[in-house]
Amino acid sequence: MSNTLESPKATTVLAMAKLKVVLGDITKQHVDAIVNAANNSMRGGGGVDGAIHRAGGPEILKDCIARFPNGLATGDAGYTVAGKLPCQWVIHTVGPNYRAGQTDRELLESCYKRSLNIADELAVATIAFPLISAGVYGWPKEDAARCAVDTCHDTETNVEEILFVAFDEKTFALLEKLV
Ligand code: AR6
Repeated sequence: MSNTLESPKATTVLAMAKLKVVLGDITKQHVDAIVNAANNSMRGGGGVDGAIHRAGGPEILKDCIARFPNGLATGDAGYTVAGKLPCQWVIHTVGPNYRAGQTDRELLESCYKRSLNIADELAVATIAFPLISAGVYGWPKEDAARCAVDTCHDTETNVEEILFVAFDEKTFALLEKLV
């Protein structure tokens, strides 16, 4: 018998998260998960990737090797433990390398969507993103910021709060304008 007062989708209903901008270091954020701008090898690197592995310690790399023996495709995301970081999980995503000619914006959008999918699998309520591809990979900053904000705004998720972490004042002002 159907009960019209009870929504059969009650436990799977996805909504829109609240978006916020903060200035600082993503490794210091007290959220459930932080997102790493990784590369296909998933074995660490420079930029935010280096900062996360340094601050979290060797447990993160150990888990990367165990979970991603063959690395990760561009635009995809996956998670590991967070070692000594104050968060519970690190969600790693591989942004397109604009500098190397990977200019397909759908790949960058996919990084945010896939990261939020993984966050939902982990029942994460709060998450912090860096500006994926906007550093070493050279994606133009203004468009990288717009892509981050628009994609997170448009993606249905059970995540309640999304922080965009700006590493400098200029990026902070740019993100504030968009959020
Ligand atoms: N907290 C927040 N944001 C940061 C931090 C930090 N601690 N450090 C850097 N950023 P990037 P990508 C900002 O270069 O462009 C690595 O070697 C930075 O200012 O970290 O996706 C990987 O292994 C910029 O706005 O990532 C890959 O090989 C943003 O984070 C490659 O770089 C992203 O810069 C990935 O390049």
